Amino acid sequence: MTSLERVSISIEKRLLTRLEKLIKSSRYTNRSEFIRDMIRSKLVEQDWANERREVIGTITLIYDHHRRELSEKLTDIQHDHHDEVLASTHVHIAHDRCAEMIMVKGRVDRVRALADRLHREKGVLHAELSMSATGDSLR
Ligand code: NI
Repeated sequence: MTSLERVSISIEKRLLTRLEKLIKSSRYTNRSEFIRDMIRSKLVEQDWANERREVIGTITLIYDHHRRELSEKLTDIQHDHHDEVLASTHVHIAHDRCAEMIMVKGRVDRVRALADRLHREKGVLHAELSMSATGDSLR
């Protein structure tokens, strides 16, 4: 286990009150843990700001099941990006709607290009790229 350092910070009273509320509403029991996670989130954001950085994430698609050949098109696009696609799961969420969760890993620019291409297809109702990091920057 890595050793912990104690630090003290100066912060305006109003901002501290807001931080305490934020911690409480996020159901953290420990202020330090909240701040550590906040820093990690910032580090992940920084990874995603660098186009050449290797990242990991998930693309969630919600789309129209009745749109002709859309499912095949979405699969074709994933085949074009086989280097970035790790796995995908299809869920039939309603009579006329499908969801697909695609796990991706690769360079930021390529992962974003894949997500944008999937999103642009007619019949895709929602596409969300959820961004995480491979962990190298979080230690
Ligand atoms: Ni389906």
